[in-house]
Amino acid sequence: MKATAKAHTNIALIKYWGKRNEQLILPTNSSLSLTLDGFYTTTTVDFQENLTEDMFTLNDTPETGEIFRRVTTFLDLVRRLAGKEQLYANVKSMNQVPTAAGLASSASGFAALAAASTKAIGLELTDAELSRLTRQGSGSSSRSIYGGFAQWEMGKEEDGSDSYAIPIAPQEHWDIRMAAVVLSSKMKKISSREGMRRTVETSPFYDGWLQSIPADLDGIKKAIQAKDFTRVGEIAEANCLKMHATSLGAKPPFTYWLDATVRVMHQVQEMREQGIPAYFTIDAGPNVKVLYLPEHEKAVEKILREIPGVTDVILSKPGPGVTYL
Ligand code: 2P0
Repeated sequence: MKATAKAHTNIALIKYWGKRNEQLILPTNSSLSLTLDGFYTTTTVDFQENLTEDMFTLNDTPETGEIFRRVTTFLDLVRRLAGKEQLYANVKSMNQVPTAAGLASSASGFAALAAASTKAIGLELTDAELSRLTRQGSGSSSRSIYGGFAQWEMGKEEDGSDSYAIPIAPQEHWDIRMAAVVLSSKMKKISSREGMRRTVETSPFYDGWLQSIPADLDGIKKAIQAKDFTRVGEIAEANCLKMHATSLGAKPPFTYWLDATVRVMHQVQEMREQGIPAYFTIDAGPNVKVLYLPEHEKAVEKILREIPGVTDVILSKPGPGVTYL
């Protein structure tokens, strides 16, 4: 009972920022992302009758701590769904996500785990069912089931039955590019889980964030269909700034930005003044992702690499959804 699946990471253009149910991982707002070609996880799940517990290796290293606990907790969901509660697995994952790049490997990691484990145990799930399941491992992984652009619908039900991602436009729809700008950082990281929890509970700006989401989602979906790069970039950049603004209002306040983060933001805005259309987005960390079009790739990469504090620039195209190997 063995299967292998590959899933790519995604970067949100309209961010997921806050949970209404921490255990089921139900968000307070819908989000929308671009799946990336360059970064993925390949996972093999082998359920074996003779095992008495799960085993997990990540990049050939056996894991026993918090990562292992999250994997087995997720496999418990899969076992329950299949009615095979006593069946344990040997899980092997390889991450093609540079750990320092600030690209969450939990999105590709859980999407690959969900796909491989359900196939191996004999479940036949639709994409929506797979998305709903993997959401309970890590929220952002719900969007990695699909290639191209995907929207995670927050849903309204308390049991999470209507909280899953749907495809918005496939990988082939539009050759838009994203550069991951890697910065040197020694800052203690506030996890996205802790950051969003503190913000939801204490930030007076949080309601403003929530109120602005429907218009951002509606606008960006129309712009994606129309391939209106300027509009997509404007909405994504502003949405990211609103998300980060909520953290400044939290108690105690915090920011993920470093001095180099702000330098990159200014440089991107400067590029626009020079006639190179480029826009940034930033997740729960200091690194910046820059959206641009293929014809400006050389110029964008050169400018980004010259910014003091930038240690690497990794370029990516839109990526595919989950595949089985
Ligand atoms: C996103 N982030 O939409 C947002 C933007 C961070 C900032 O999804 O707690 O690792 O496992 O559901 O999916 C990071 O969150 O969090 C994230 P959990 P996840 O991409």
